[in-house]
Amino acid sequence: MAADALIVIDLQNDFCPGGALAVTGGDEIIPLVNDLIRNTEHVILTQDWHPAGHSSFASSHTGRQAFEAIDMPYGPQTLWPDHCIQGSKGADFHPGLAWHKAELVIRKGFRAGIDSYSAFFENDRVTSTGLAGFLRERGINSITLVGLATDFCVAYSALDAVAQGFDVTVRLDACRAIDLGGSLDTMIAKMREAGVKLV
Ligand code: VGL
Ligand code: ZN
Repeated sequence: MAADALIVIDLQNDFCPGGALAVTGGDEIIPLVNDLIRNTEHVILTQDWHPAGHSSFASSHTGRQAFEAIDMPYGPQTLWPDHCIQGSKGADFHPGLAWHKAELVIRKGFRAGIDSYSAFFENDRVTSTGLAGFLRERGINSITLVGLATDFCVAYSALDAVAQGFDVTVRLDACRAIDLGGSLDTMIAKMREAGVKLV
């Protein structure tokens, strides 16, 4: 029997106002996300989960600033302020998020040398998080994505999900963007072109 799942991306303190990598209006989506959680049978969360000194942090690269891009062995990587450090308050889910119902929490970005925007594959685009296998084994063929940030973790997750054969909807009203150098428009166009339903 085909089933649907709601996947809530990175609704953590560090991505909300006051956090280390705050997304404008990040906390505004919480009431809507909570409604969607209440009205969806299967709920999965992702949690950005970096060790201290992670290679995606600008502070790990001498002379580099946050929001610059560098070349990593696996390709280009944007550098970020230190954020979502394993076990820190910033890595916790926002206290307003009704997360208790979640059946699975996918942690990502826990390998020191590689970042992971997508809930499905790390930024080398080949290291799997195991999420596609979990969904398939559970008979889930259709997913709705919400959370932070629209143009990074939500978009990368949506594009991978489509490539993995899932039916994918992004609820843009339940997402907020970082929008770095036009990244929101770029990623919206990519999602639309790939067949992600944007509503
Ligand atoms: C994210 C940048 C770095 C996200 C995570 O959740 O979109 N962005 N780590
Ligand atoms: Zn991160």
